[in-house]
Amino acid sequence: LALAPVIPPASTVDGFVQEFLNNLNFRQGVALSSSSQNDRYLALAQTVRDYLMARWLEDQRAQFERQSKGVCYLSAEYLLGRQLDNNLLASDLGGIAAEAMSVCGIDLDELRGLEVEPGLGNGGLGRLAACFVDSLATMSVPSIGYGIRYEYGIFRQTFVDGQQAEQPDQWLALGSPWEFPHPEAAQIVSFGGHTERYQDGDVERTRWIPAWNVQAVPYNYMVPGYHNGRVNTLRLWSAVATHAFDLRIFNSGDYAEAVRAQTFASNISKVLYPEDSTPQGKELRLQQQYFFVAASVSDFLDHHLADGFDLTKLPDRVIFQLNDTHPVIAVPELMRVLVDVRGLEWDAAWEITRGCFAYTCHTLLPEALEEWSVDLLGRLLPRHLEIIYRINEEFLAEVRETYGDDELRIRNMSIIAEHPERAIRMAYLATVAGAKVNGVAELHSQLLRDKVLPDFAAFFPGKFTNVTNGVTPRRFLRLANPGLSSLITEAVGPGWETDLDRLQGLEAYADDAGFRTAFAEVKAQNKVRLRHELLARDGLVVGEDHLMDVMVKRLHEYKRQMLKVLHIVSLYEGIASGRVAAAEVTPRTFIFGAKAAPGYAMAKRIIHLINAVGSVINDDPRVEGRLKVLFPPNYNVTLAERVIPAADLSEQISLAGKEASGTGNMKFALNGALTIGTDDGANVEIRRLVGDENFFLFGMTEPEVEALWSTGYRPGEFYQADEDLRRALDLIASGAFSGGDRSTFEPVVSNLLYDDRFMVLADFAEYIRAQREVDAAYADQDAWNRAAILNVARCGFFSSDRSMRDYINGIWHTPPAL
Ligand code: DL6
Repeated sequence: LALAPVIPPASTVDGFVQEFLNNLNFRQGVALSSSSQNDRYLALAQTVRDYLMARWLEDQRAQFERQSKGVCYLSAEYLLGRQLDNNLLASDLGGIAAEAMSVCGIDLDELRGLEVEPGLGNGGLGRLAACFVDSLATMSVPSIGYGIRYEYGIFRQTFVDGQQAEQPDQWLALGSPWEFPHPEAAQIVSFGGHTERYQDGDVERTRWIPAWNVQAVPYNYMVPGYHNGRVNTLRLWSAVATHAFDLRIFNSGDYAEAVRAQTFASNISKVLYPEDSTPQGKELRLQQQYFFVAASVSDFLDHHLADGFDLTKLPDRVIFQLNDTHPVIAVPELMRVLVDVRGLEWDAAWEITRGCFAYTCHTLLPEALEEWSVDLLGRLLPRHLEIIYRINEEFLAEVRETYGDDELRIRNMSIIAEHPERAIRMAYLATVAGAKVNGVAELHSQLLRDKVLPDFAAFFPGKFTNVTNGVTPRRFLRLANPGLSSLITEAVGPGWETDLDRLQGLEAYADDAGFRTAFAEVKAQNKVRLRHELLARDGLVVGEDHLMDVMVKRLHEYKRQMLKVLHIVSLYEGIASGRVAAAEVTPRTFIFGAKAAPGYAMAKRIIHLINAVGSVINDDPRVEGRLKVLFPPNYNVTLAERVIPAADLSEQISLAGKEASGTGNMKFALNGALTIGTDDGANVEIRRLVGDENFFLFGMTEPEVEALWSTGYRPGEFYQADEDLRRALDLIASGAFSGGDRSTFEPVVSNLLYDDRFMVLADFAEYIRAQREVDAAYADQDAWNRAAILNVARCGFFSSDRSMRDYINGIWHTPPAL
C-alpha cells in the first residue's frame, strides 16, 4: 500500500470542482456557501497542489534513484512572485480552473488578487534566482534550490507625506498554501564556542565545541516545470529553538524568559535583510548565511546521497552554485564536515570542495563585496575561521610559487584583508574555492576580470567566465502579457515559451501593417489594464494616450533615478516658464517603482523628491494632459507584471560600469518597450541584438567614465555649462517642490553639485538629447511599433532557459535530463 502510486484527480472541470469542494470542506472546514474568499483561495491553491503532487513525489523518487549529478542552488533570496497563476499555467490547468470556479459561482480573478506574494528577496538577484529555478524545472534539470523562509520578506513600502515608510511584510498572515513543512527533517545548526584538538588513534584531529544551536526546519515548495510534468523542489529553512520552552522558568512566573530561547532562535529567519547593495547587518546577517548553508549542505549529504556514497566522488554528484557571496560560508562548512565529521584528510577534502562549488558575482560596487570581520567570524564560527586561515595559507603558498615573494601581490590576493580591520573577503574565498567564477553580463564579466579580481584572473586563467542573465518567458511574457502572447502564437506558432529563439519568426511581421496594428492594439489594452490597476490599487490616474515612460528598480544612486527626475523637472520648467508651449511636448506618464534600503538616507530623499515633483506637476493646470508623474508604492513582482507590458519606454540609465546586468531591461524589451539606456550591464547585449536603430543610446562608456574620473570630475562645471540643467537644478533648490522650503532637498542638490559620484550631471545633456530622439520617434507611431516588434523578435536570447544552458555547458556539466 505504501508504494501505491498517487492517482492524480481527473483533469476535467467536474473533477476539479470535486477536488476543490473536498479541499474547501475537509481542509478548510467550511461549506461553499459560508466560505470566505480566503478559504476559497486556499482551497483552490490546495487543489492545484493536488494535481502537481503525484509528479512531485515521482520526481523526488526518480532523482534519488538516479543519483546523477544535480545542482544545489544556494541563494539567500528568492523573489518568487505570486504562485497561483504560475502553477496553473505550468500545469495547464488555467482553463479548467476558471470554468470550475465559475461553476461554483466564484470569480477566479478575484481569488488571484488575494494572494500575497512571498517577497523573499530584495530585487534583481532574488528575482533571478526565481527565474532560474523555474527554468531548471522546465528543462527537467535535477536540482534543488535552498534558501531562507523569512517570516517577514522585503518590507511593505508606504508613503507618508511623500516619504518612504516601511511596514513589516506579513506574507504568512493568511496562511501559505504552497509550502510543506517538514519538522522531522530539521537540521541542527551550531554557533559560537571554541575548538579543541584531540587524538583519534594516531591522527590528531580538531573538533568544534559550539556554545549554542538552533534547529533549521525545512519548508518545501513545488517548482513546476512548464507543461513538462516535472516538479522540482525549493527548500527554505526556518529557525526554531532546540528547546523552545522552559516550563520550570514559566512556572516561576518569568514568562518572557521562558520563551527567550525561542525568540532568540527565530530571529535568525525573522526578516529578510533589507539591503541589497552594501554589506551591513553584521552578526544577524552572518548567522542567517551560515544557518541556511549549514542546513542545506547537511541536508544534501544526509538525504540525497545513496547509502555508502563515496565522498571523493561528490563533484560528480553535485554542484553548489553560490548566488553571490551570501552563501560562501558553505565552503569552509563543507570542509569542516568532510574533515572533522566524516574524517577525510585535508587535501582530499579540499580537492572535493574545489570541485563542488561555483560562484556567481552580481556586483561591481566594491562596497557590495562582502567582508566579515575576523573578530565576528571567529566568535560566531571559530572552526570555520581556522579552516579559512588554512585555505588562505595554502593558497598564498601557491601564489608565492608562481610569483615569488611579491608581497604587494600577496597582500592583494590574500583572503584576509588587513585594513581597515582584519576581515575575510568572501568573494576571494569563493574565487579560490570555486571551480568557476562568473559575472552576469558580458561587460560585467569583463570588468570583473579586469578591474575587480584581476590578480585572480591572471592566476586562474581558465576559471573566469560569463553567463548573461535571463528571465523566464513564462511569467514575464506568457502570464504578464496574454495579449502579446496570443499574437506571438498566432504569428510563430506554439512552443516559443520554452524555445524563445522562435521569437525571431516575428521579424517578418514587423513589416506587416496588419500585425503592427494588432501589436499596437495589445499595447493599448495593456495600458488600459494598468490604468485600472493603478486606479484601484493606489488611486493614481494614468494619462490617456500618453507615452508610458517607466523606471522601476531598486532605488540606488548608481541607477540614477535622479537623471530621470532632472529630465522631468526640465520638461516641466520649460512649460511652466512659458518658454515651451505645452502642446509641443509629447504627452508622457512617468511611472516610478522603487524601494530604498531603510538605512540609505540619500535614496530615501530621492524618493521624497520624486513624490514631491509628482504632486506639483500633477496639480499644475499648465501641464494638464501633457505630463504625469506616478509613483505607486510597494513595487513588487505582481506590480511589475502589470507595468512592464504597458510600457513604451524602458529607462536603463545607470552610470556605465556600475550595473552588473539588470534583468528588468530584458523584461521590457521582450514586452515591446524601447530602451533608453547607457552602455552598461546587459544593455550592451540588448542593443547589439535589437540594433542601434531600435535603441536610444546615450551617455559615457565605461572607459570614458574612468577617464573623466582620473582627470578629476567637477560636476559644477557641467552645471555651469548647461542652461537646461541649471534651470532644473535651480528649480529644485528654490523650494518649488517643497512648499518654498529650500532646505528639504538641499542635500540632494548639493550632493549632485559637489560630489555626484555617479556622474548624473556629466550625462545630463546627452540624456536630454536622447529623450528628444524618443519624442521624435514616438511621433511616428507606425515606425515606433515596428521597432518595438523587432525588440520582441530579437530578445529570445534573454530567456533564463538560455542562461541555464550556459551554466550547464560551461560550469555545471550536469548530464542531459531524462
Ligand atoms: O544578477 C542579478 C542582478 C543584476 O541584474 C543587477 O545588475 C545587480 O545589481 C544585482 N546584484 C545584486 C547584488 N548586490 N549585492 N551584493 O543585487 O544582481
